[in-house]
Amino acid sequence: MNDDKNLPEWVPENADKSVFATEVMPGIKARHDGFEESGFSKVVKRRPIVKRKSFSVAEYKDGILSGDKTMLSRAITLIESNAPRHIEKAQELVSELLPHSGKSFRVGITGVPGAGKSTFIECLGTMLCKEGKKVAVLAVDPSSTITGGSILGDKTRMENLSRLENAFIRPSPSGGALGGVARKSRETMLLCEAFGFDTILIETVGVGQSEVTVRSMSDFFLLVQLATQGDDLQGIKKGVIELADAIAVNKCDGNLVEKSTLKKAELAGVLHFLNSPTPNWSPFCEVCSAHTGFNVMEIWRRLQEFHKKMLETGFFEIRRAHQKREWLHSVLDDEILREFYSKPEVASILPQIEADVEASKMPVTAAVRKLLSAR
Ligand SMILES: Nc1nc2c(ncn2[C@@H]2O[C@H](COP(=O)(O)OP(=O)(O)OP(=O)(O)O)[C@@H](O)[C@H]2O)c(=O)[nH]1
Ligand SMILES: [Mg+2]
Repeated sequence: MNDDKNLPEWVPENADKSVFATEVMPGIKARHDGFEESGFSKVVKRRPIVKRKSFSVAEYKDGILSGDKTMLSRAITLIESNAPRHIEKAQELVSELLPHSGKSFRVGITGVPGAGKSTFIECLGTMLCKEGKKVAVLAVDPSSTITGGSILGDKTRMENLSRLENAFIRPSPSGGALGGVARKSRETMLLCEAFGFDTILIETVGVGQSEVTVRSMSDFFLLVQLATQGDDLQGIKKGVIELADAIAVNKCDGNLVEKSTLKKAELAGVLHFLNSPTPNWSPFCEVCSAHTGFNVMEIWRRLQEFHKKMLETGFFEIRRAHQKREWLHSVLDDEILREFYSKPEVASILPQIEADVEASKMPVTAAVRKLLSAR
């Protein structure tokens, strides 16, 4: 019997104990509420896993069409899932609800972080709900997987708006690449329309291509600007201004009133020289304060004017049709790529072909031909 407490019992008494690298330390006795001293350092009490009831496509559809918000949330979760069996079910649901969708006014809202987009949406959304409108707020944030969701994240939960019966707020899905987020947001938008929301406000942060994506799913595109920063600092690319149907210079309150008014004049001048993204519409610039509500409703009236005019001229439907066609091509492109790269014939020869191209042993065109013929 080995009486050295730091060595296991199987170590012979006459062994050279200095050669043993491993010492067995006595366990730390920890005390946990409700548990006896166990000798183990931690006792984990697991909650029983409650399996959520899964609904049929018909149940989701009926729930959404009858105005059941919980069902809408559950259906959106289904759409956001990446599991193949969920994707299939979600597609079935989207097809079922497609004839009930499309009847809202979709407004995309972009601007640099901190411009006040969420505050503006909360202010406008609350005012619209008071007018009897039904408002859904969505977000498209390709960075949300990295940052944990900056838009509609912890910072701004739109608490006042979220409490209203006529409002529905859904943070950005975590889709990884923008393509995934865009698909999920588009389908979420269709579900919200089928539910009966007549106004969809889509917030996006002005990074990468996200504003182009949101422009391509909106009827009206609003850029929220600030008076306090120069255009270079704001990172507002000229391209984004060109996408906008209007600019709101926000935070026109306190000591920023004068600066905001100057900014408005400056931006109105810029808009004058740019092409409008919408025929028969001259983009405008206005000041507002999402904090005080100053001018927010006035800006909305102009959006309504736009909506009415576009319906009258027929451009509303033309743009929607064009957007759907664009959407088809973008999904098709993604799918073709995904399918191509997942082919075992391609995956097995790709590394060697890449190496050959890197080492200039094979020209790129020949490499591409070889890969395409391997399918
Ligand atoms: N003074 C003033 N502050 C405002 C106004 N609108 C927003 N803010 C403040 O500006 C900060 C940022 O507002 P958000 O609404 O979160 O800005 P955002 O553009 O949604 O920001 P991200 O979601 O991070 O891109 C918050 O502290 C708001 O309280 C305004 O009209 N006036
Ligand atoms: Mg925000």
